[in-house]
Amino acid sequence: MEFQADKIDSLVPQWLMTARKMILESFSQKIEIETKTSRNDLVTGLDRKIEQFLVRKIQECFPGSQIVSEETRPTINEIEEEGLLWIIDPIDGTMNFVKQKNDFAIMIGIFRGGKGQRGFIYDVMADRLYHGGPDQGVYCNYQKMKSPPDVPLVDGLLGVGGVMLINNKYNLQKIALASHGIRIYGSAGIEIIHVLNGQLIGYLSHLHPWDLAAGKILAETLGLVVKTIDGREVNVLSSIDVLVASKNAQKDIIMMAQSHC
Ligand code: 2AM
Ligand code: CA
Ligand code: CA
Ligand code: CA
Repeated sequence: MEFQADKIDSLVPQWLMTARKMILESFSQKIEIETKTSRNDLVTGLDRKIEQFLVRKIQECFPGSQIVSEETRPTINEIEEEGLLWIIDPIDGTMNFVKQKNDFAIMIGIFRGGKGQRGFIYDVMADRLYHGGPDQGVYCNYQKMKSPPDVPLVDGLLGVGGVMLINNKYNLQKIALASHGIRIYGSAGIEIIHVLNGQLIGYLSHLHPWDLAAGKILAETLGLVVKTIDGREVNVLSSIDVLVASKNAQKDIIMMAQSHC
């Protein structure tokens, strides 16, 4: 199936607006909450409802698409590179959604022939949609974004996964101290938005395909680096430690992480 840019650019934002309404309505209702792998790993009825809604829309409007999504279609071993692939995170930052009703995102990454074509990260509570791809650049609520300045580690704030920092993986505590400061927002999508707009110089965390798909497309389109901690390319269908960063910050972080080995 072809990548139908105009159809995608017109339909997906409408779906995201509908999903936002579902979320706002849910705040006055009782939400079903379950744990998955641990007490810190939650899924709610809304994660499932939004995922089902998006999957149904994709199947109706783009029949023949392959879909990977966190809650009901996480299997990646049958994905073929040809054709259109949609990778969905219905609520990224479920813990924030439950505890804070803020700082969570809906994310969709669209690939064709293994190449990222469109990323959508929707900061639901701020009502800010970040979308774009290599053919058109990146937009925040339809305003074209510039690439963020190429700031080194010492001059910027670094976003990190909390568990990785606690475990001091890759010498992360030293890297954090070398930066101007660290931030932990609890949503990969929100962290990557901050890297896109230059509020963070980088974000380092263990990510699954649905945590990274949309952000990788947007970050690479803006000239940011999306690599493993030892500088290798990232396969978006793997679950892996990923650094999204300015070129200068990435160089600094890689050097400090390697000096630890
Ligand atoms: P999620 O809310 O969609 O699960 C939190 O630090 C960030 O890591 C969120 O983007 C969260 O996405 C993601 N994450 C991935 N795996 C997780 C897990 N097992 N437990 C908690 N957060 C996880
Ligand atoms: Ca989850
Ligand atoms: Ca996620
Ligand atoms: Ca999720």
